[in-house]
Amino acid sequence: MSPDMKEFITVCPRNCYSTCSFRVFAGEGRVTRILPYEGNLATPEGPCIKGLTYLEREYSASRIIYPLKREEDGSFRRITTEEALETIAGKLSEVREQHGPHAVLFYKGSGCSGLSNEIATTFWRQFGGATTTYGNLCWPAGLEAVRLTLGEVKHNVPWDLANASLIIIWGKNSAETNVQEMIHIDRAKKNGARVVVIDPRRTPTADKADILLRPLPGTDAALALAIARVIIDNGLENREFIGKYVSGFDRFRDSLDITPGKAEEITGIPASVIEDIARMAGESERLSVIAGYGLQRYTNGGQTIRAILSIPVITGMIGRQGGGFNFANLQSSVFDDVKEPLSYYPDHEADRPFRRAVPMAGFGPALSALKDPPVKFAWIERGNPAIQLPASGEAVQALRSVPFKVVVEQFMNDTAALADIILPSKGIFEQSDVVGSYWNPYVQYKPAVADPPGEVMPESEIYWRLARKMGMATGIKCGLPSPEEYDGWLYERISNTPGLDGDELMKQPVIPGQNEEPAYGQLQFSTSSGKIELWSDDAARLWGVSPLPSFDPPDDFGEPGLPFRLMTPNIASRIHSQFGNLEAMRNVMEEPAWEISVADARGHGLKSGDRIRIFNSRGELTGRVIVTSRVRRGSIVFPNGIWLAEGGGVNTLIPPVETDMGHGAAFHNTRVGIEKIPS
Ligand SMILES: Nc1nc2c(c(=O)[nH]1)N[C@H]1C(S)=C(S)[C@@H](COP(=O)(O)OP(=O)(O)OC[C@H]3O[C@@H](n4cnc5c(=O)[nH]c(N)nc54)[C@H](O)[C@@H]3O)O[C@H]1N2
Ligand SMILES: Nc1nc2c(c(=O)[nH]1)N[C@H]1C(S)=C(S)[C@@H](COP(=O)(O)OP(=O)(O)OC[C@H]3O[C@@H](n4cnc5c(=O)[nH]c(N)nc54)[C@H](O)[C@@H]3O)O[C@H]1N2
Ligand SMILES: [Mo]
Repeated sequence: MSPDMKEFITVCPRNCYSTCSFRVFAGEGRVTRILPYEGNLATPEGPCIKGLTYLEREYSASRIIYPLKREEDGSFRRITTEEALETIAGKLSEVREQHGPHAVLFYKGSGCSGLSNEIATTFWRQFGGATTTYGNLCWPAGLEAVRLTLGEVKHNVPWDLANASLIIIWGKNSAETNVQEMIHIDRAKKNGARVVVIDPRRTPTADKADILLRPLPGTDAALALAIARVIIDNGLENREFIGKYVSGFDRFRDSLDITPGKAEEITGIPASVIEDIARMAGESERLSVIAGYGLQRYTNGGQTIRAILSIPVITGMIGRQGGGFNFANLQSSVFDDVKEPLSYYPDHEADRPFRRAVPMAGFGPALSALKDPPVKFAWIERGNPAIQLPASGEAVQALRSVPFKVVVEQFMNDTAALADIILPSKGIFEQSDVVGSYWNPYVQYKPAVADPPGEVMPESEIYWRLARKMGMATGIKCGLPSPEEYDGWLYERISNTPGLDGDELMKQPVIPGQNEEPAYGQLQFSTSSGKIELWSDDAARLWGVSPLPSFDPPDDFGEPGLPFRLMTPNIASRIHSQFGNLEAMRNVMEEPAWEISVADARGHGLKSGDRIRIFNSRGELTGRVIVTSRVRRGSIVFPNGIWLAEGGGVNTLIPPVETDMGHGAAFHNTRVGIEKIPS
């Protein structure tokens, strides 16, 4: 190592459970190496394959590093930063003057997490408000289900899984989407734990399981409620725990009308297997249930999570070492808005003067329908709505009809291509920030270790410069720090946060003082009743669902005739639409294709490599088929996040529909048909 090189501990800010710590070597403004950092007990083996490509991503020749302006013919031309910001500031003032601030759309995606993102919200508030989005594409049905039941959304530290005697991984593909979790699952297995995976697909996670159950998509609540019934019928519930801490148990027990036999009809899983799993769960000393996000992207997603959560509740596993319910752990999200999710609700009191909001799940149609004023200016950052939103075709159409669009992006993706002006976005090494996690307990500091290439500026600087041009007040006190003030702003925000020590945080990842381990260990629940709520009046009042967990068959949106359920999971080589454009990834990644079961392939006369047409009433796509025993009959699988030029666009087939609670997107309530394209 050259003497000018220094070593730093940093963190990956992608929207991913793991939020890995890693070490970088940097000097003279460049990062040269990435290595694991063992001090983070949740992610001791360092970043995944994507994290290891960060050097290419930072220095990629295809990275956008200068402002670009779209020409009449659709091509982009480099312009100066001054011209870009002058134009944008002029347009913003003009639109606000003529139509009011709500004629401006502020759309943010999940591309980069960190405290610095607060500055964006501050800017738009000070601008006078904006049209923005409510709901979230990712996980809100499950978040809301856990909140309604347990009061807060948290779980034990990931390494506590090693203490479990039974782990049920329910609709989560940790081996691809939370690679680091497998370290802890492997440890549990070495300690003698049994692992059950419940997923319609045979995933790489399922390969590690002792038992795999493959329910029909969207039917998990029936499975969970049948398991709960068998547990109770066999007297395996924890009466003492229920008596002290659970509200609504009797009514829950009396409502359980799904027998294992009936569950077999609904889910396709044999009744005897359901009984076995129920007994295993009921007899387990330390049961950890890990529920993923895939299975709550249905119109019954929230109720499904409530049903699954009833199992660790009635067996008394909440608040225990080696036990519990792992959906999300928000204990380190000390700054993020996910705890007080202003942005999730259309009408939050504190936000009313600030904004008008359109639903994330129904973004395209809602944006097109906006009047008084219609949107005249769109600002998009950290997101790729052109392909990640449901009904993405309508989203693109709606965005196209907005007269002026700014996209802050690193690469020329499908959303950037819609912009009138593209501002280059920062890379992960170029600005200091603080990052929480929704899985591990650490708050982490991300130091600035590399010089931004070209004329790249972090968003905080873009906003500060725009604010200056538009005569808005700036500075630390206004929450719009100049580049020189930024680190001071960050330090002040950290230091004013209870449970955090700024100096300590800059040295290594820290677990905030208020972290509770095991989660709910004090057996205090901030629900309306102060108990764990199997019966939830709030669920009924807020979302119009049954106050008890229930199985509601997933809706098919008028297309019950189409034979395939479309599943669009996440894959190891990407975070949604990111990373697939990098050379290193292309070398290891197979070209995306449509996976179907052996039985369905036979039925349609298809073999791997054949080309098919995939269609429903929303539109059609074409692509290559892969025949695999990993997919269940009746399902077709294509990853989300594939760019249009690579054969993506799967969200054009997906309806703009919300989940039953939390304003999530019910991506998986989609049916399609297929047809062989003659070669
Ligand atoms: N490598 C990688 N990691 C990621 C991401 C990524 O894109 N790539 N994205 C990150 C983000 S933002 C998220 S939200 C998480 C998501 O990560 P996960 O929580 O793992 O979610 P998904 O991949 O959407 O779905 C998980 C599994 O649910 C299954 N599933 C779908 N429908 C059903 C059902 O009805 N019942 C059951 N039992 N299972 C079902 C799918 O087959 C899939 O294997 O991953 C994060 N980590
Ligand atoms: N069909 C289907 N669609 C889905 C899903 C699914 O399961 N099925 N999953 C949904 C889920 S869970 C999620 S979370 C969403 C994710 O969808 P998005 O939130 O749109 O996330 P990404 O696709 O990761 O795109 C993030 C973009 O941010 C850019 N970026 C990265 N860092 C920065 C930065 O510092 N500043 C700026 N300005 N930009 C940056 C990246 O280059 C990338 O283009 O997709 C959803 N869409
Ligand atoms: Mo997500």
